[in-house]
Amino acid sequence: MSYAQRVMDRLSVIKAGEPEFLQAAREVLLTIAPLVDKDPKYEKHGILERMVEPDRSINFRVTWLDDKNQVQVNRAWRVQFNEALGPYKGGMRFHPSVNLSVLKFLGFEQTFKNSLTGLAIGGAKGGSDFDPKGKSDAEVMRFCQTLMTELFKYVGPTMDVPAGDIGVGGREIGFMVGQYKRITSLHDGVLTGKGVVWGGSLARTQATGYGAVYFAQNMMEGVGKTLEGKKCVVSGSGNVAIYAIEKLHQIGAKPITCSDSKGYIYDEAGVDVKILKQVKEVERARLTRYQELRPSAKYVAADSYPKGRNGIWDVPCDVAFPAATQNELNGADAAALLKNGCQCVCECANMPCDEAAMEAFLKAKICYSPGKASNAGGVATSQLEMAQNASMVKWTFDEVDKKLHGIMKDIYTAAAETAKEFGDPTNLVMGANIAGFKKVASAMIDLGAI
Ligand code: NDP
Ligand code: 2IT
Repeated sequence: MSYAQRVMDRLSVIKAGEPEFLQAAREVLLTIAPLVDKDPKYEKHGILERMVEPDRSINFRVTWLDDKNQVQVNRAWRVQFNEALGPYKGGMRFHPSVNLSVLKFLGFEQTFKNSLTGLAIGGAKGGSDFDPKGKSDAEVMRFCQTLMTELFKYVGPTMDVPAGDIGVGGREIGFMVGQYKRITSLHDGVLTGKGVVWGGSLARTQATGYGAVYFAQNMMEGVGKTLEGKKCVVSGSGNVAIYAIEKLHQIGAKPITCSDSKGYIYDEAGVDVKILKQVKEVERARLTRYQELRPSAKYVAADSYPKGRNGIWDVPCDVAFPAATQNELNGADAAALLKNGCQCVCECANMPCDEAAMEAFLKAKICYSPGKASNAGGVATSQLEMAQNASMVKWTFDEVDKKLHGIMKDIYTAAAETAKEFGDPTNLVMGANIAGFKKVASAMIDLGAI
């Protein structure tokens, strides 16, 4: 039996209670088998056994007082997965669904994603089962301050550099950095995604969504097509979705949807980004509010979706951008997209397509990119923020955006060329996994048995 399969089989037994982590590990291990089974050095150095085990997972309690002075308790983690390429780097997620399995899948993915950026950053992820929805600013602040009172022991600009993810945006980063400074008096830029007047990088807010669109442009050009004029279905309505929609408008494509966990908006004339920002960034409201402000748009509630389906994927489109969360697009959703003639699926979220959906897209040989390649623009720009902080300089929006363009092109080229080298040119999942893995593995071999 192949080395990758043996490691995977053992992992499935010992981590049976971690379904999201097993899903992410299976995707990587089984697609890199053609490389690791050919060269005995990987098994000799125990690379796979080491790669599937985080360097450490820190788990702590966050006790905070709500506005009624009631004691509230949440669980929080930082999973430091792999530091072979550089300091741990990856976001913090605040969502009730957060648990160790989810953060391990994200930290594992992050390790290969960060490698693909070509920058010297290792992989990590953290977060809490805290739900910022419906909490006052003061409650969110108290929660973030208490979380950082524990987390500050484990982070640092050359050690571990957290950032945002689901439920963690500029407001939460501000409160966490504020508490970090209060405790340490250090102004070392320890988190990324900071406000632009206190150490943040221009274009970081836009970077994940913009970067994903740049990646999709590269994929389409690779098959002699363009995104211009294409009908695009985007899911989610958070940081990534908003800026993917904004960039799609700028390049002449037509984004016609957005969604949250309660339903989706179908806006035939094209999603109005100004209204979407007002609803989500300013009012922190639900998408029913978008429909109120834009009566020509249609709102479809999630409880009317067919059983076992995510209704947004029934909207006919040329290109799909899943930008909400893991496993939001399943095999039946993929079949609906393909039936309606979808030519390209660009993953913006982390692992938004489940295994059946991924297989369907690969089999149909449409343009399909794994999130670790197409959503890497966010973390890459975080590293650009680290570079600016370390050298005490500030780059213009255009300078950062230009670098982001180059990084996304390089990731596409690395994935596409590797896919070709391993005999399956349209399989960017395999191409990205092998290209990302190779660098981490080679660093681990150089650094010795640790
Ligand atoms: P936000 O919190 O800004 O937005 C998340 C969006 O996804 C919201 O519309 C939310 O709807 C929806 N969503 C979240 N959880 C669920 C769920 N269980 N079911 C249905 N919808 C859900 O997060 P981001 O935009 O930052 O992140 C979106 C995705 O992109 C995530 O997978 C994240 O890991 C990934 N990503 C983010 C990066 C970044 O820089 N921010 C970088 C790379 C990847 P609702 O409000 O109803 O919960
Ligand atoms: O999934 C991701 O890449 C992120 N949430 C961004 C991580 C970062 O460090 O900017």
